[in-house]
Amino acid sequence: MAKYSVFSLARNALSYHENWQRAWRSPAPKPEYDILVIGGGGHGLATAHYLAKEHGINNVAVIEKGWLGGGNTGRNTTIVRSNYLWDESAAIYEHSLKLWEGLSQDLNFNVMFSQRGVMNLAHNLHDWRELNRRVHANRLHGIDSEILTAAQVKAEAPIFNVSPNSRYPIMGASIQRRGGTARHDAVAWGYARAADQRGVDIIQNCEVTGFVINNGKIEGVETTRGRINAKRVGVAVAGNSSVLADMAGFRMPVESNPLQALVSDPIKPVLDCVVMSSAVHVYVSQSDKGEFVIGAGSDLHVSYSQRGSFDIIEGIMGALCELVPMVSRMKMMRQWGGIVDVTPDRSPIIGKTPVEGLFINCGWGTGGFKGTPGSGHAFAATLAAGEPNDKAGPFSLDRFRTGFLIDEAGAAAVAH
Ligand code: FAD
Ligand code: PYC
Repeated sequence: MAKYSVFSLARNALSYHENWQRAWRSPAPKPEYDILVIGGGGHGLATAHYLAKEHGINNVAVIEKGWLGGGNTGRNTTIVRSNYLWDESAAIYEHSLKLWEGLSQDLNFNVMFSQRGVMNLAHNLHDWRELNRRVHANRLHGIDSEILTAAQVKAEAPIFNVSPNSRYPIMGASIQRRGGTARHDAVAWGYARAADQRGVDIIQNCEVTGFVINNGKIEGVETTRGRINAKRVGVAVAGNSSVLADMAGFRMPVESNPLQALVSDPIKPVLDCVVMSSAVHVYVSQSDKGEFVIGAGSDLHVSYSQRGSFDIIEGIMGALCELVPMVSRMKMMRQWGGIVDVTPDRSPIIGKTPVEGLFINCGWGTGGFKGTPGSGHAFAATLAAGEPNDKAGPFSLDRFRTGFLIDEAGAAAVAH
């Protein structure tokens, strides 16, 4: 059997993979669907999967202007955790984490979810109090969360310099051991394949260029491949949310900023958990290949260019060399950026828009990879019922009018 696999792999390689089975179809768009989902990132694809699986609605298309996962889904640093402060956030992020825990089985696709633990460092009294408060809040919600002393940080992550004489002394940390990382592309591909198998049409290289709205109600979308009708449309386009909202004639309280990341040359395993420092603006994990996956806060200018400025990388590396001195001898291999959709309270927006039948899911900013399953699950329920479900309800667009904000700036962990 193994021999046959090696042979067939070689044969496929030489025949330019012509015998490989497609993971999903590539259909032409139909003139009309029950529900259209705009955006073939993790959130849009997860929405389509749960619409078909949980609600039996499979006359659905996902419309993607580029390729699946080509947005932030394929550009993020894959940190998954649920240690947010407020009840509403705990509900949706913990729901998401529970879905992560069964996701490979649900999709029959290995998303390489690795619960290696996520640590947040405290460098000063403010950090320490914020982390302690959040750990207590998490535990009240039944979410695993612990406090570590500096000595325990050293035991968990020996490459970190915990000397009180270092430039950024480490007072201690919080850790969520059920947190970790996953393979980002696999998440997009797994959801796409599962949705496709249930009849969802996944349409790539098809850009939505306008909305067809009559008497305040959605009737369909204009795309680069023609008009497609639907009485219900869900928008999940992350950094492009304001652009789509503008096409539909309303404004979003969202800023689009570049967020960068970089990876090092691969080295032997030296770090088996994720470590983040929001005060010093750096975080790091080690991939299964051995690369350090590194990032920090967002660039502060508004942009759609999927690139960032060099001063951010300089700051990231300066901080990391102080915290992990061995990094000064490593080489960085590549760097990239994604456009994150940041709301004033650093919480997502899931629900209705001023246009009847048009729904939006955005504002996940620097932290929506972890939310992918929970977001898709809640958005699917919202689209199916035409009303936000209990998880989505508190995250309405309307909260910026009523003032019921859900301030998660502390838990966002990445400065922006
Ligand atoms: P996307 O994956 O961006 O998908 C949106 C899709 O919409 C895109 O594919 C785009 O092409 C498409 N689209 C846009 N306009 C149109 C149009 N007009 N017509 C059709 N399609 C359109 N989150 C975490 O939880 N943990 C992390 O460690 C983490 N690290 C990050 C690091 C970086 C560098 C970045 C950039 C982000 C990070 N995030 C992280 C945030 C996370 O990546 C995002 O919140 C999440 O991936 C958003 O997923 P999405 O499906 O909503 O968006
Ligand atoms: O939300 O945990 C997070 C995160 C880490 C890096 C970027 N976002």
